[in-house]
Amino acid sequence: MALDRATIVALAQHLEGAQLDARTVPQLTIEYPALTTGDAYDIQDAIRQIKEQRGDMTVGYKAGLTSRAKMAQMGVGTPCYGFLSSSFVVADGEAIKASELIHPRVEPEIAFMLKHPLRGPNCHIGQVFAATEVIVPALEVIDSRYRDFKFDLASVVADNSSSARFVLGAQAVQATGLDLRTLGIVLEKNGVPVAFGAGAAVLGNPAASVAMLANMLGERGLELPAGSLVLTGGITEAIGAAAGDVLTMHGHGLGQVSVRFV
Ligand code: OOG
Ligand code: MG
Repeated sequence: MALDRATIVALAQHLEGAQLDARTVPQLTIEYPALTTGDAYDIQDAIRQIKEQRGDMTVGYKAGLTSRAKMAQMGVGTPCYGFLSSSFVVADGEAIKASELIHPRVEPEIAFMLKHPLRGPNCHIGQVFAATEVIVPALEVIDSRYRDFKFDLASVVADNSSSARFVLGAQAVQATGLDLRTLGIVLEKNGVPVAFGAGAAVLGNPAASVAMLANMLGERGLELPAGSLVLTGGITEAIGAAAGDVLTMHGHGLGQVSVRFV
């Protein structure tokens, strides 16, 4: 459809406002049925620019819908990406106010910290390993701004792929010598194990998710700069959380990471 610039900026303000106020809005494709994923990434870019102008720095990117469990849960079979802002950072074990979010869900993820930039096209996992400083266990807290957490691909992309908060564990490990495919994880909710998986759930290898992300960004003339954080996508389905809940991910050889909701 190729929306004009004024509409892109207005829709970016509309969706970012819903995020900041923790309010639901109707799916964008109800009002704009012909919205393309290109339009949606234009809206997402505009949200990123609005936040950056406000001093909320972009610290990295997240890939989403990279596992079958996530695709099946959301009914969307195409991976997407979003940006990560400094205001989304929550320290390990710190509390998140449930009132600041709409209907948060928690995802166990493997995060990469890059020491060198990555730029597509043709980025492959060898380059990802060469550019990676460390790997860190992560919990992503997603919070769709759409009613009932229901969306299609274009709508979720425009909504920055439901990005809301993320937590990194205290232990960073070298990727060298680790088999990320067989790296097992357990997600606990209030001490009860609720979801299980291994790195291979994410596109066969979480490093492939970083390469895919660099290639998707490259199509839009963007890159993963040195120092970027990359969340590679939920290994399991996302687990709902409310005030009083504590979620902890344990990763084999990666230690653990927790978040509390109050
Ligand atoms: C979209 C974001 C998905 C992931 O890790 O798969 C995502 C959503 O499910 O709301 O962050
Ligand atoms: Mg995620």
